[in-house]
Amino acid sequence: MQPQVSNALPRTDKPVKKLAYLKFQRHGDIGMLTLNRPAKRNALSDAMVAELDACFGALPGDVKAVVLHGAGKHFCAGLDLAELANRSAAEGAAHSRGWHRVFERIQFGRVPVVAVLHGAVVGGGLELASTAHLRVAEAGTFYALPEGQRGIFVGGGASVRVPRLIGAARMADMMFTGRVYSAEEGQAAGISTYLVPAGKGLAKGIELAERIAGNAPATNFALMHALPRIAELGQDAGLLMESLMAGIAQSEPEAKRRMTDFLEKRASKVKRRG
Ligand code: 1HE
Repeated sequence: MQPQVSNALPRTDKPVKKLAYLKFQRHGDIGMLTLNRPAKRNALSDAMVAELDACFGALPGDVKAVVLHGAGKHFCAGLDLAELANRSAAEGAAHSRGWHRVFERIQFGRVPVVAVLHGAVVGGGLELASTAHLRVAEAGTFYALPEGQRGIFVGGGASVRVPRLIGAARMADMMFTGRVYSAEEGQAAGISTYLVPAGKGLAKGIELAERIAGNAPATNFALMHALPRIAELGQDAGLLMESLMAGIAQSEPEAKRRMTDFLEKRASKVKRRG
Protein backbone atom coordinates (compact mmCIF):
# COMPACT_ATOMS: atom_id res chain seq x y z
CA MET A 1 0.00 0.00 0.00
CA GLN A 2 1.24 3.51 -0.78
CA PRO A 3 1.97 5.68 2.27
CA GLN A 4 -0.55 8.47 2.83
CA VAL A 5 0.76 11.86 1.75
CA SER A 6 0.02 14.23 4.59
CA ASN A 7 -0.17 18.02 4.47
CA ALA A 8 -2.85 18.01 1.76
CA LEU A 9 -5.65 20.35 2.80
CA PRO A 10 -8.83 18.49 3.66
CA ARG A 11 -11.83 19.33 1.45
CA THR A 12 -14.58 21.19 3.26
CA ASP A 13 -18.05 21.98 1.96
CA LYS A 14 -19.83 22.62 5.23
CA PRO A 15 -20.78 26.19 6.11
CA VAL A 16 -18.28 27.49 8.65
CA LYS A 17 -19.83 28.26 11.98
CA LYS A 18 -16.97 30.25 13.41
CA LEU A 19 -14.15 31.81 11.43
CA ALA A 20 -10.83 32.31 13.19
CA TYR A 21 -8.79 33.93 10.42
CA LEU A 22 -11.39 35.44 8.11
CA LYS A 23 -14.32 37.75 8.64
CA PHE A 24 -17.45 37.51 6.48
CA GLN A 25 -19.97 40.33 6.43
CA ARG A 26 -22.85 41.30 4.19
CA HIS A 27 -23.16 44.57 2.33
CA GLY A 28 -26.48 44.08 0.55
CA ASP A 29 -25.89 41.65 -2.32
CA ILE A 30 -22.15 41.77 -1.70
CA GLY A 31 -20.18 39.43 0.55
CA MET A 32 -17.25 41.18 2.23
CA LEU A 33 -14.49 38.71 3.01
CA THR A 34 -11.62 40.00 5.13
CA LEU A 35 -8.30 38.22 5.63
CA ASN A 36 -8.23 38.78 9.35
CA ARG A 37 -4.85 37.85 10.73
CA PRO A 38 -3.21 41.28 10.79
CA ALA A 39 -0.64 40.43 13.50
CA LYS A 40 0.93 38.00 11.01
CA ARG A 41 0.28 40.27 8.04
CA ASN A 42 -2.51 37.90 6.89
CA ALA A 43 0.07 35.19 6.15
CA LEU A 44 -1.81 32.19 4.75
CA SER A 45 -1.67 29.29 7.18
CA ASP A 46 -3.23 25.95 6.28
CA ALA A 47 -6.13 26.77 8.62
CA MET A 48 -6.72 30.08 6.85
CA VAL A 49 -6.67 28.47 3.40
CA ALA A 50 -9.14 25.87 4.70
CA GLU A 51 -11.42 28.73 5.84
CA LEU A 52 -11.19 30.32 2.38
CA ASP A 53 -12.21 26.96 0.93
CA ALA A 54 -15.15 26.66 3.29
CA CYS A 55 -16.28 30.27 2.75
CA PHE A 56 -16.23 30.06 -1.04
CA GLY A 57 -17.83 26.61 -0.89
CA ALA A 58 -20.74 27.83 1.19
CA LEU A 59 -21.46 31.41 0.09
CA PRO A 60 -25.04 32.39 0.89
CA GLY A 61 -27.18 31.85 -2.23
CA ASP A 62 -28.15 35.52 -2.47
CA VAL A 63 -24.57 36.83 -2.51
CA LYS A 64 -23.93 38.11 -6.04
CA ALA A 65 -20.30 39.23 -5.77
CA VAL A 66 -17.52 39.14 -3.20
CA VAL A 67 -15.06 41.83 -2.16
CA LEU A 68 -11.86 40.29 -0.78
CA HIS A 69 -9.51 42.46 1.24
CA GLY A 70 -7.05 42.34 4.11
CA ALA A 71 -7.23 43.70 7.67
CA GLY A 72 -4.33 45.80 8.97
CA LYS A 73 -1.44 47.33 7.06
CA HIS A 74 -1.16 44.71 4.31
CA PHE A 75 -3.33 42.62 2.01
CA CYS A 76 -1.33 39.42 2.49
CA ALA A 77 2.27 38.35 3.25
CA GLY A 78 1.88 35.03 1.40
CA LEU A 79 2.46 31.54 2.70
CA ASP A 80 2.84 31.26 6.47
CA LEU A 81 6.55 30.57 6.49
CA ALA A 82 6.31 29.17 10.02
CA GLU A 83 4.43 26.19 8.53
CA LEU A 84 6.95 25.48 5.78
CA ALA A 85 8.29 22.58 7.82
CA ASN A 86 10.27 19.57 6.69
CA ARG A 87 7.97 18.43 3.94
CA SER A 88 8.99 15.67 1.57
CA ALA A 89 8.74 16.35 -2.17
CA ALA A 90 5.45 14.45 -2.33
CA GLU A 91 4.06 16.33 0.67
CA GLY A 92 5.13 19.64 -0.86
CA ALA A 93 3.40 18.78 -4.12
CA ALA A 94 0.23 17.68 -2.29
CA HIS A 95 0.22 20.89 -0.28
CA SER A 96 0.54 22.97 -3.45
CA ARG A 97 -2.29 20.98 -5.06
CA GLY A 98 -4.41 21.81 -2.01
CA TRP A 99 -3.88 25.54 -2.63
CA HIS A 100 -4.65 25.00 -6.32
CA ARG A 101 -7.97 23.39 -5.49
CA VAL A 102 -9.01 26.18 -3.14
CA PHE A 103 -7.84 28.95 -5.48
CA GLU A 104 -9.67 27.33 -8.43
CA ARG A 105 -12.78 27.36 -6.29
CA ILE A 106 -12.38 31.14 -5.99
CA GLN A 107 -11.56 31.76 -9.67
CA PHE A 108 -14.15 29.37 -11.07
CA GLY A 109 -16.71 29.72 -8.32
CA ARG A 110 -20.27 30.97 -8.39
CA VAL A 111 -19.72 34.71 -8.08
CA PRO A 112 -17.19 37.28 -9.29
CA VAL A 113 -14.57 38.40 -6.79
CA VAL A 114 -13.11 41.90 -6.54
CA ALA A 115 -9.80 41.98 -4.65
CA VAL A 116 -8.97 45.25 -2.92
CA LEU A 117 -5.21 45.48 -2.42
CA HIS A 118 -3.08 47.56 -0.09
CA GLY A 119 0.37 47.26 1.44
CA ALA A 120 2.18 43.99 0.76
CA VAL A 121 0.70 41.68 -1.88
CA VAL A 122 3.51 39.18 -1.89
CA GLY A 123 4.12 35.51 -2.64
CA GLY A 124 0.94 33.57 -1.97
CA GLY A 125 -0.77 36.92 -1.41
CA LEU A 126 -0.21 37.78 -5.08
CA GLU A 127 -1.33 34.26 -5.99
CA LEU A 128 -4.54 34.80 -4.05
CA ALA A 129 -5.07 38.26 -5.56
CA SER A 130 -4.63 36.85 -9.05
CA THR A 131 -7.54 34.43 -8.55
CA ALA A 132 -9.88 37.43 -8.35
CA HIS A 133 -11.79 38.70 -11.37
CA LEU A 134 -10.90 42.37 -10.77
CA ARG A 135 -8.12 43.97 -8.75
CA VAL A 136 -8.33 47.43 -7.20
CA ALA A 137 -5.03 48.66 -5.76
CA GLU A 138 -4.55 51.49 -3.30
CA ALA A 139 -1.57 53.82 -3.66
CA GLY A 140 1.23 52.32 -1.58
CA THR A 141 0.47 48.72 -2.57
CA PHE A 142 3.57 46.70 -3.46
CA TYR A 143 3.96 43.37 -5.21
CA ALA A 144 6.73 40.79 -4.95
CA LEU A 145 7.39 37.10 -5.36
CA PRO A 146 10.01 36.55 -2.64
CA GLU A 147 9.92 32.78 -3.25
CA GLY A 148 13.00 33.32 -5.43
CA GLN A 149 14.89 34.76 -2.47
CA ARG A 150 13.52 32.16 0.00
CA GLY A 151 14.96 29.36 -2.15
CA ILE A 152 11.58 27.94 -3.14
CA PHE A 153 9.19 28.19 -6.10
CA VAL A 154 5.63 29.45 -6.29
CA GLY A 155 3.02 26.80 -5.47
CA GLY A 156 -0.32 28.58 -5.32
CA GLY A 157 -0.89 29.01 -9.04
CA ALA A 158 1.33 32.06 -9.71
CA SER A 159 3.13 30.48 -12.64
CA VAL A 160 -0.21 30.06 -14.40
CA ARG A 161 -2.13 33.18 -13.32
CA VAL A 162 0.57 35.85 -12.96
CA PRO A 163 2.01 35.48 -16.51
CA ARG A 164 -1.55 35.88 -17.82
CA LEU A 165 -1.66 39.27 -16.08
CA ILE A 166 1.86 40.61 -16.65
CA GLY A 167 3.71 38.11 -18.87
CA ALA A 168 6.21 35.38 -17.97
CA ALA A 169 9.22 37.70 -18.48
CA ARG A 170 8.08 40.14 -15.80
CA MET A 171 7.26 37.32 -13.40
CA ALA A 172 10.67 35.72 -13.97
CA ASP A 173 12.33 39.10 -13.30
CA MET A 174 10.42 39.41 -10.01
CA MET A 175 11.63 35.98 -8.93
CA PHE A 176 15.20 36.10 -10.31
CA THR A 177 16.00 39.50 -8.83
CA GLY A 178 13.52 40.06 -6.01
CA ARG A 179 12.15 43.04 -7.91
CA VAL A 180 9.31 44.78 -6.09
CA TYR A 181 6.62 46.43 -8.19
CA SER A 182 4.99 49.60 -6.87
CA ALA A 183 1.25 50.20 -7.11
CA GLU A 184 1.82 52.37 -10.18
CA GLU A 185 4.04 49.77 -11.85
CA GLY A 186 1.53 47.04 -11.01
CA GLN A 187 -1.21 49.10 -12.60
CA ALA A 188 0.85 49.75 -15.75
CA ALA A 189 1.85 46.08 -16.00
CA GLY A 190 -1.72 44.83 -15.59
CA ILE A 191 -1.85 43.41 -12.05
CA SER A 192 -4.54 45.90 -11.06
CA THR A 193 -7.03 47.56 -13.35
CA TYR A 194 -8.00 50.30 -10.87
CA LEU A 195 -5.57 52.41 -8.86
CA VAL A 196 -7.10 54.59 -6.16
CA PRO A 197 -5.74 56.79 -3.34
CA ALA A 198 -4.79 55.12 -0.05
CA GLY A 199 -7.86 54.37 2.03
CA LYS A 200 -10.27 54.51 -0.94
CA GLY A 201 -9.95 50.90 -2.08
CA LEU A 202 -12.88 49.37 -0.22
CA ALA A 203 -15.33 52.02 -1.39
CA LYS A 204 -14.17 51.49 -5.00
CA GLY A 205 -14.27 47.70 -4.60
CA ILE A 206 -17.83 47.81 -3.27
CA GLU A 207 -18.92 50.20 -6.05
CA LEU A 208 -17.52 47.82 -8.68
CA ALA A 209 -18.92 44.72 -6.99
CA GLU A 210 -22.38 46.32 -6.89
CA ARG A 211 -22.14 47.10 -10.58
CA ILE A 212 -21.11 43.50 -11.30
CA ALA A 213 -23.93 42.18 -9.09
CA GLY A 214 -26.37 44.12 -11.28
CA ASN A 215 -25.30 42.31 -14.46
CA ALA A 216 -27.36 39.56 -16.03
CA PRO A 217 -26.26 36.25 -14.42
CA ALA A 218 -25.46 34.74 -17.85
CA THR A 219 -23.05 37.62 -18.58
CA ASN A 220 -21.18 37.11 -15.30
CA PHE A 221 -21.12 33.36 -15.92
CA ALA A 222 -19.66 33.89 -19.39
CA LEU A 223 -17.02 36.29 -18.08
CA MET A 224 -15.98 33.97 -15.25
CA HIS A 225 -16.17 30.59 -16.92
CA ALA A 226 -16.11 31.00 -20.70
CA LEU A 227 -13.81 33.97 -21.33
CA PRO A 228 -10.70 32.60 -19.54
CA ARG A 229 -11.12 29.27 -21.38
CA ILE A 230 -11.76 30.91 -24.74
CA ALA A 231 -8.65 33.05 -24.27
CA GLU A 232 -6.59 29.83 -24.04
CA LEU A 233 -8.08 28.26 -27.18
CA GLY A 234 -6.99 28.47 -30.78
CA GLN A 235 -9.00 30.78 -33.05
CA ASP A 236 -11.32 28.12 -34.51
CA ALA A 237 -12.40 26.54 -31.24
CA GLY A 238 -12.39 29.91 -29.49
CA LEU A 239 -14.73 31.54 -31.98
CA LEU A 240 -17.07 28.55 -31.89
CA MET A 241 -17.17 28.61 -28.09
CA GLU A 242 -17.83 32.36 -28.20
CA SER A 243 -20.78 31.79 -30.55
CA LEU A 244 -22.22 29.12 -28.29
CA MET A 245 -21.89 31.30 -25.21
CA ALA A 246 -23.32 34.29 -27.10
CA GLY A 247 -26.33 32.22 -28.17
CA ILE A 248 -26.98 31.06 -24.62
CA ALA A 249 -26.65 34.55 -23.13
CA GLN A 250 -28.89 36.15 -25.80
CA SER A 251 -31.64 33.59 -25.29
CA GLU A 252 -32.04 34.43 -21.59
CA PRO A 253 -35.23 36.38 -20.71
CA GLU A 254 -33.05 38.84 -18.79
CA ALA A 255 -31.13 39.69 -21.99
CA LYS A 256 -34.38 40.16 -23.94
CA ARG A 257 -35.72 42.44 -21.21
CA ARG A 258 -32.54 44.56 -21.26
CA MET A 259 -32.64 44.91 -25.07
CA THR A 260 -36.29 45.97 -24.97
CA ASP A 261 -35.50 48.49 -22.20
CA PHE A 262 -32.86 50.07 -24.44
CA LEU A 263 -35.03 50.11 -27.55
CA GLU A 264 -37.91 51.64 -25.59
CA LYS A 265 -35.57 54.32 -24.13
CA ARG A 266 -35.68 53.03 -20.56
CA ALA A 267 -32.03 52.02 -20.35
CA SER A 268 -29.02 54.29 -19.98
CA LYS A 269 -26.80 55.06 -22.97
CA VAL A 270 -23.05 54.57 -22.97
CA LYS A 271 -21.68 57.96 -21.94
CA ARG A 272 -18.40 59.64 -22.73
CA ARG A 273 -16.31 60.09 -19.53
CA GLY A 274 -15.48 63.53 -18.11
C1 1HE B 1 4.92 36.20 8.79
C2 1HE B 1 4.91 36.32 7.39
C3 1HE B 1 4.86 35.13 6.63
C4 1HE B 1 5.03 38.31 8.25
N1 1HE B 1 4.80 33.96 7.30
N2 1HE B 1 4.87 35.02 9.41
N3 1HE B 1 6.27 35.65 2.14
C5 1HE B 1 7.35 36.41 2.38
O1 1HE B 1 8.48 36.04 2.20
C6 1HE B 1 7.04 37.78 2.95
C7 1HE B 1 7.54 37.85 4.38
N4 1HE B 1 7.04 39.02 5.07
C8 1HE B 1 7.57 40.25 4.88
O2 1HE B 1 8.39 40.51 4.02
C9 1HE B 1 7.05 41.35 5.78
O3 1HE B 1 6.52 40.73 6.97
C10 1HE B 1 5.94 42.22 5.14
C11 1HE B 1 6.56 43.12 4.06
C12 1HE B 1 4.81 41.41 4.54
C13 1HE B 1 5.32 43.12 6.27
O4 1HE B 1 6.33 43.83 6.96
P1 1HE B 1 5.97 44.49 8.38
O5 1HE B 1 7.21 45.26 8.82
O6 1HE B 1 4.70 45.23 8.32
O7 1HE B 1 5.70 43.25 9.39
P2 1HE B 1 6.77 42.28 10.09
O8 1HE B 1 7.30 42.93 11.33
O9 1HE B 1 7.78 41.77 9.13
O10 1HE B 1 5.86 41.02 10.47
C14 1HE B 1 4.92 41.08 11.54
C15 1HE B 1 4.73 39.66 12.02
O11 1HE B 1 4.17 38.87 10.97
C16 1HE B 1 6.04 38.98 12.40
O12 1HE B 1 5.77 38.05 13.42
P3 1HE B 1 6.10 38.39 14.99
O13 1HE B 1 5.67 37.17 15.74
O14 1HE B 1 7.59 38.67 15.03
O15 1HE B 1 5.29 39.63 15.33
C17 1HE B 1 6.40 38.22 11.14
O16 1HE B 1 7.24 37.11 11.39
C18 1HE B 1 5.02 37.76 10.69
N5 1HE B 1 4.99 37.45 9.28
N6 1HE B 1 4.98 37.64 7.07
C19 1HE B 1 4.81 33.94 8.64
N7 1HE B 1 4.80 35.15 5.32
C20 1HE B 1 1.91 28.22 -1.95
S1 1HE B 1 3.48 28.79 -2.15
C21 1HE B 1 3.52 30.45 -1.65
C22 1HE B 1 4.92 30.77 -1.29
C23 1HE B 1 5.05 32.07 -0.61
O17 1HE B 1 4.11 32.80 -0.38
S2 1HE B 1 6.63 32.49 -0.20
C24 1HE B 1 6.54 34.16 0.29
C25 1HE B 1 6.33 34.27 1.75
